[in-house]
Amino acid sequence: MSHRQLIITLFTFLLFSSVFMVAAQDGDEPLTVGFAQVGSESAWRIAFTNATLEEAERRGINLLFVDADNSQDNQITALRSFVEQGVDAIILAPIVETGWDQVLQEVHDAGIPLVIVDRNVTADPSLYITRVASDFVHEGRLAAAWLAAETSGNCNIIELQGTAGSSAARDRQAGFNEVMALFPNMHIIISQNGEFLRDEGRRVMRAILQTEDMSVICALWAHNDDMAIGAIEAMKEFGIVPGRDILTVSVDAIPDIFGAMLDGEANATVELSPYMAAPSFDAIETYLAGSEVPAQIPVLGELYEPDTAAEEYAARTQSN
Ligand code: GYE
Repeated sequence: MSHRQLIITLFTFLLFSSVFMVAAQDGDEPLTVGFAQVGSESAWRIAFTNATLEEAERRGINLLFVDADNSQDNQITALRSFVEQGVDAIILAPIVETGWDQVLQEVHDAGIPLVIVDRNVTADPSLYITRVASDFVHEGRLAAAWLAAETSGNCNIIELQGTAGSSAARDRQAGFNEVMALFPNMHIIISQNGEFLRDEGRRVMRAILQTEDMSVICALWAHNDDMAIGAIEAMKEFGIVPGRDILTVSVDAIPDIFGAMLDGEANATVELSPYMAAPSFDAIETYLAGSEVPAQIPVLGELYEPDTAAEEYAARTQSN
């Protein structure tokens, strides 16, 4: 081999090996994903967080997790921190719908793909690649339809609302009211905010029980199970038998609501799956691979009653 051929061969080898190393590094580099979570306000939220951490670990994703302690300001700070760190993608579980336009524009301008998960935002949908969520309106409709069937359309209801300004509270209420309007003898006679919190559900229900005539109340409709559990505890303090004197219907399908069903103290729950991480990570990986991602990725749930509470409780306490 001539001196010239040797140099060309050596140069070609070095070129390909450097390209290969870059490719290998790109291929092996774990994704870094920032996740701005609402907080840990309910058992469902904690289950959702745990499932997301487990899914990230299973996939070898480097997840930068921020629990915003129910503060939008903390979530916005977290998003800006993720941008500064140059993460590969961001997942946002927005606490409320409004107030995101500026920071989502910053994320978009940084070229970082964003997934909205669970509750919705009013910001321009072009600022995020998809939203992974259940249908909150449908959950409200299911709850009202069950109650109408259970009471033959005759029921005075106490409603415990979720976080004001959240799409979950607004849409669950809208869905419930849409069905209730079909039944002239179904009325929500008291509606108060329990912030999706168990302690607030208990506190608000105690106050209602102290001032209102409960003999006319037929059911409690709570936007999540945690508030229903708190209200159930308050009912028992006042000698009311929850699940019998006052029926309960709520949303999330957390283990404790099935435990209450087994005690005869709760009657129905609509499931909200905590497993939203896999479709979120799939969407990010699909997008980064240069493929199309659907604008909405639905997560479905169904209504559960006491007849399946034993197996649901066992299944959900084992998996968490
Ligand atoms: O029902 C509740 C949590 O955003 C739909 O938030 C979610 C709700 C869920 O606090 O437990």
